[in-house]
Amino acid sequence: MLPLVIIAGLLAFVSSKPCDTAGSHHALLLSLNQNLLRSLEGQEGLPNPSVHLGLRLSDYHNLDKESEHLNKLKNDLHDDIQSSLTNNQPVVGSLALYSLALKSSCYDLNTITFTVSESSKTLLTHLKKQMELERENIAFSHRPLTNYYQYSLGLLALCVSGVRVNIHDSHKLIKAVEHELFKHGDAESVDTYAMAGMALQCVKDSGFYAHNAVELDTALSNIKQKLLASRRADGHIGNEFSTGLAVQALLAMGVEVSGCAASMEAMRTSARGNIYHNPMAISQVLPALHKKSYLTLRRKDCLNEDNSLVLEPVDPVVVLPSETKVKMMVEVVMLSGAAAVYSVDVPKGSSLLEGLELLKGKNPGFTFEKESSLWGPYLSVVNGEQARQSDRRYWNLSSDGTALTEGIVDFKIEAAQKITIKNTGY
Ligand code: B12
Repeated sequence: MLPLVIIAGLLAFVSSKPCDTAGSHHALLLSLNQNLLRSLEGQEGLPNPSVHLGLRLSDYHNLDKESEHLNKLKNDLHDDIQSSLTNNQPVVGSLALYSLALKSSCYDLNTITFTVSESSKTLLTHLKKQMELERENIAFSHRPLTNYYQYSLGLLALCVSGVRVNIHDSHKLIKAVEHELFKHGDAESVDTYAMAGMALQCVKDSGFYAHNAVELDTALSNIKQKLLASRRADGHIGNEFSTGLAVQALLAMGVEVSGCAASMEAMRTSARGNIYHNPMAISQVLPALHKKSYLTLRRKDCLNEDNSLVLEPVDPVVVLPSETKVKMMVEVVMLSGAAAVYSVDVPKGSSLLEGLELLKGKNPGFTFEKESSLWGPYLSVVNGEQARQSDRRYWNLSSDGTALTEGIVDFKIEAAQKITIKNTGY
């Protein structure tokens, strides 16, 4: 009898863990989660609402640290958005991420207000107004004031907060899908298709576009096809950094977890290879690895949450600059087409930013400035020329002709190469 019980027990154990090495996945998720939590400690500048979302959509929590971060969002991010609103700057993406972050902590959004021209209105009222301004801009100039990624975020945030989404807002997004307007530089923006997919799926589930269900279904099925067609041989959808949002969108649109298995595995491989060291990247990947999407916020109740996530102290690692130097050539192509080429030897493994700083110190003809953003420092001015978002221009970065998939802090110079920094329109 006893051997039978043991065999039955073993069988039950094996069948509860089909080919899935659940243990190793758990350790990986925990370590990503800890890195995300740890990023709050050294955070310079504004608290990051996307990091809050990533933490709150996890299965593991450190409730004290999360509530401390929520307070920072309600003070510092709130003040920053208030000042953008006062200065009439388009702010739909930040407002949307702030709403989603509050929602992820089950905070009552109706208690949050902003005051513009002495009139105090709720966060969601301001978000609706920002969407209206974006929509007007699409009507006049055929593009949003910000971009379709932020427009989708705005729609998603209103929808998951239970606000009846304006059918014209949804219609503009549906048309943009139809006309394939989601671009990132020259390439298609998988991130934007994913965000639009989550927004439109929420609209569908809420019955906010019942008058033309066929049009909405067509857009959703086009988005699903775009995402599936962007799957690379290694499982990533688009690139390493768009895969998290793409998997979130596919899950939200009803694709089975098994249908996303290759992309999940690709993200785990990237995570093991330390590709996701930027907290912003972890914040978009972690929900997907937990098989969740931003849409799950609609039904989040914040009850009976785990509170087991702890941070073990880590010894500070001091990375000394490498003795080995590599040659970094930098070509700057201005708006006029005029090009200048510089060269500097940098310690192997330096960030592009460190390399540019060395070059600036050695070559007075080369200058640059950066701005902060949720992804880190963004290159905004080179040799005195600004590539302005208001003019739909940016400094495009490439290495030996291949566009970089990371910014100036995350990209490391490991071998001799030519970096091209080109004033580019979009
Ligand atoms: C729209 C967009 C752009 C637009 C931004 C302008 C605009 N108004 O539309 C343009 C086309 C200019 C752009 C440029 C670049 N982008 Co971009 N971008 C995005 C996208 C789709 C949405 C960003 C957004 O609006 N977020 C919402 C708002 C609320 O957050 P925010 O932080 O305030 O947004 C600002 C910053 O994100 C900044 N920004 C945009 N891209 C990047 C990239 C980096 C590295 C940094 C530091 C900042 C930054 O512009 C945003 C608007 O003001 C994201 C997708 C994503 N998953 O986040 C990719 C994304 C952030 N971009 C990316 C990259 C790689 C770039 C470039 C480095 C590409 C290149 N080879 O040149 C350049 C930046 C170069 C530089 N000068 O420093 C990667 C970053 C991955 C990483 N690990 O760092 C992402 C994740 C796309 C991807 N999956 O590859 N981008």
